[in-house]
Amino acid sequence: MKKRTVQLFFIGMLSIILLAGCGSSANNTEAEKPQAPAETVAEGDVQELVITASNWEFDQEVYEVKAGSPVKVSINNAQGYHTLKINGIDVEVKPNEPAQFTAEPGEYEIICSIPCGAGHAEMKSTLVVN
Ligand SMILES: [Cu+2]
Repeated sequence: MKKRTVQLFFIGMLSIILLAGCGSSANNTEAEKPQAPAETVAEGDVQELVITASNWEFDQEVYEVKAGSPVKVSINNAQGYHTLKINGIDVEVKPNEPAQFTAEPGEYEIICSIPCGAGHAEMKSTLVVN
């Protein structure tokens, strides 16, 4: 009878430990849940940067994106054939071949990266990352 009491005691203690363990891990999971998706959304929030090119300019003198989160950049040729590079950022973009980058704050020069005619050298815009 006494042995059985001891057994029950241990089973009881074990249950408490296991339940406590499960309880705390469940609490941790719940505590993390509200934060995790928010962070994921913020980090996974890809910014779309669409640059339209023509002979011989990009559609904006200045483009702005946020630092620290990915930017998907694509080029759309309204006239002629142009590709682009962003000096200081290792990225080259061709029509139907968007590229993705994450940049530090700063100002970067956007240039046409393929000889496209008389005004090629004038195809310059600025990307502001802040
Ligand atoms: Cu060009």
